[in-house]
Amino acid sequence: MSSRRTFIESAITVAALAGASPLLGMARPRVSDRPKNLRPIPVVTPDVKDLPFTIENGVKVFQLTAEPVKRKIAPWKTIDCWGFNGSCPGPTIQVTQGDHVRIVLENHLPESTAIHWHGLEIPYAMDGMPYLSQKPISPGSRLAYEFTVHQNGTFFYHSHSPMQQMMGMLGLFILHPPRAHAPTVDHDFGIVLQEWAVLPNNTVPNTANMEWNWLTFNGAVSPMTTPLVVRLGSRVRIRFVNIGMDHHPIHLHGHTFVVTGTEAGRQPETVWGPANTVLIGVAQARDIEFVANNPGEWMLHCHMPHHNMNAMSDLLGDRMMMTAETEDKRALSQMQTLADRVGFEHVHHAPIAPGANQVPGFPQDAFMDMGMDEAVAKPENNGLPRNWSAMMMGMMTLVRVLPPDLYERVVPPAAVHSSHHHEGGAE
Ligand SMILES: [Cu+2]
Repeated sequence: MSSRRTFIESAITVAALAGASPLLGMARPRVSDRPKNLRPIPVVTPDVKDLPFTIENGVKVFQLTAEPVKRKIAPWKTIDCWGFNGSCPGPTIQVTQGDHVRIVLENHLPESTAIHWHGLEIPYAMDGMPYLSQKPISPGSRLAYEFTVHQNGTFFYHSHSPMQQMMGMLGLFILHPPRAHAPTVDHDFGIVLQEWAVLPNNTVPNTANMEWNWLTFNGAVSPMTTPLVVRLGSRVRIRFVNIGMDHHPIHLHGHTFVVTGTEAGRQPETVWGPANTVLIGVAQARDIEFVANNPGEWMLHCHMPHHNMNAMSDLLGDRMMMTAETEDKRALSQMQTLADRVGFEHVHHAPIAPGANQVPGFPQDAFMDMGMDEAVAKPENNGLPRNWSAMMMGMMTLVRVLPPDLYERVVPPAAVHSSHHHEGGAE
């Protein structure tokens, strides 16, 4: 009984937040109207584009350019990383099992490189190992990798140079099966996990460092990550890949999922045990699937506490904040001073107690809450409550489970249509 009440209350909350009738949130989950036995839908990688391709004599041809990239990972932080085609992580490559693929790698980096196709069972000459399977690709030159894919699942590509990896040289490589796995999914998302060590007032990651102060989903820290907006009652797949230095236990609120795939492809249904946290180890991929049957704005995040934080030192600049202010009014003005440095329209901090400074341990991070809703405004954030961004940090995003009418208000039908037919996706 209590779980049913909770369900209804959260339904009302979602509807109320978006200014709709509470009754709408109680609508019965709608079964997918997609016909069965379809080709897979393309994977959507929020905040990362797909790599387009051309067809030449039956070969899918991709142009991949390794190059320095400026990536805005937070409203107040842009880093100088390395990636591909202006993107870090690199653009998502999507092909179908059985495709013959040619990927022309052009090197615009100041040093040599090569690309490894992680987990792909392809000829040795295509393995991307400098001095072993190929000569390094020198700056200004190019090399075509060509192979037929006979696997399906969530794979990735990366430079095999460790420090180039930690500069960001990796991307998703989705191998779709010719026909969608059953049960078919209505939403399919990809998330790349990365760690960075960027000193205050610096823009270049320190690839030799062993401590990380920025942790990103698809090249952005929360609240700059773009929420995964899904329709109530739909079946959702989320694919995670990790090529960093830490393992990340990714936790989803409000739902129970099953792990349907690893970095080597689809797992048999017999091992789909229920879970709400999945550990994405280094060099691993995990696919999770669930029915989005619980309306709400659900957190999806790494559960390592330090991976749910953002570095504030760039906001502080030369004025280190050694002690927190001791009354609400002064604390708010302290936060405003920080926020003014980056032009936030408003700041927020949760109330503190009188004499807070007398309490050992004060301040912790609930003092540092800083709402920055305007700085990260985008359609996918429409309808979220004011200051929603205040506790969103690090490796974190939202899964917004919305009743159909609200879903269509946040994700206009045109956007849904194009996400199912965009050029780089599965055919
Ligand atoms: Cu983590």
